[in-house]
Amino acid sequence: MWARLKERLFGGTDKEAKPSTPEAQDRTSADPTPPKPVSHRTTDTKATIPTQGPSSSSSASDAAKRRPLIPPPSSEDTEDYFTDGFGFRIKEKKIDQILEQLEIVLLESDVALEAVERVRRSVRKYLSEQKLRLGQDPAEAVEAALRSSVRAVLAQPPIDLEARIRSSPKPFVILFIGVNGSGKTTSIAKLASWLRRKGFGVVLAAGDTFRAGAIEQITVHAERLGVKVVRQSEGSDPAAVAYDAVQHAKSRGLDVVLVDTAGRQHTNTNLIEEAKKIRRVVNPSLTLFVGDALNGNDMVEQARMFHQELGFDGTMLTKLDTDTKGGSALSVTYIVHKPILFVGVGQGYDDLRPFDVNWMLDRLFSSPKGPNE
Ligand SMILES: Nc1nc2c(ncn2[C@@H]2O[C@H](COP(=O)(O)OP(=O)(O)OP(=O)(O)O)[C@@H](O)[C@H]2O)c(=O)[nH]1
Ligand SMILES: [Mg+2]
Repeated sequence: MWARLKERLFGGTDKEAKPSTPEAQDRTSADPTPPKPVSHRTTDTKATIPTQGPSSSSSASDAAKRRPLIPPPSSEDTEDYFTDGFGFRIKEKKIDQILEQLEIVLLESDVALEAVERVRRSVRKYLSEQKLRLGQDPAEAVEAALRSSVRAVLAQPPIDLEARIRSSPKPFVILFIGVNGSGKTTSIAKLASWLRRKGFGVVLAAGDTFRAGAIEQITVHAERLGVKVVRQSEGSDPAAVAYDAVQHAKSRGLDVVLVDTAGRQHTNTNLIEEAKKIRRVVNPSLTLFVGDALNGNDMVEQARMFHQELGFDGTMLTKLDTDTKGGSALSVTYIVHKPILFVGVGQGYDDLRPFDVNWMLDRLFSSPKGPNE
């Protein structure tokens, strides 16, 4: 994300770096006209986001092609900066141009519109208050503004699961919800493995009694991990399965019950009612929404709907190993205002990371360009 924005604003370090749009190429000449605004009211961002334009004619020099949108401050007042004698501030018109480019990059990175607006507002505030020294690279200021804004969005009050379990009455019951294929069952297996490594006794509840093969799937995980799974036959009441698992945990003094559920859409009233019934019966200590980061904005919408219909305490994002854009983490946190507890980064039992804002920031800021960039 940052690599793309930096290239758009300041030109690449690469000799071949060129402004990416015909409009941007025009801006590298003497004409300081700002680019046409990009409509963000469309859902089809690709239709409005300028794509790589033709390279400019050989008449423009390489140096001119690489001229950044805003160069470092080099003299008193310029078209880019004004000074109060103690430092330089970027002029509003330039900030607008930076924000236009920022918006394009965020939308291309699958950041939902509301989160884009939030980041824009905070970057504008930061940049208009920020002073630069003579000759200072303005990219530093823009990166700092963006980092601080993204950090603020991601920094929901965290849930320290280990501490929460240790300080709660036994058993600690975690209910997993989400759409089909988002990674609930796999995440339960990964979390069981993580909890075992922390020394907790764990039991799984095979609460997906709906999908053929689901009980078998979680049973195979349980056997491999060496943990107990409480199960009934396909089609049985998942609330009863969850209840049995809690009773099992109580009788054996186990610490944690992980309750699997069938994948569902928020529009599937029967399955939503079923999830509500599980909640009434076992009163979970924590409900987690499992979202597939690869689904980008669709996942964010699903999270919003699940939050309206069922409510949850936090999220687990899966398939971050394949999500090259990473914007969905930012969006889902902003939209539901719930912390991400864990991220899935592969299909192995160890491919689970407790969420860390700095890790996510580094990912967003240093990730190599995605496949379509
Ligand atoms: N690459 C990758 N794949 C994952 C990750 N998490 C889950 N998967 C894969 O995603 C697929 C679906 O995972 P499941 O755990 O079965 O998903 P589910 O939400 O339980 O699906 P339903 O039971 O149908 O609702 C499987 O092939 C998993 O191996 C992850 O972090 N990275
Ligand atoms: Mg499942």
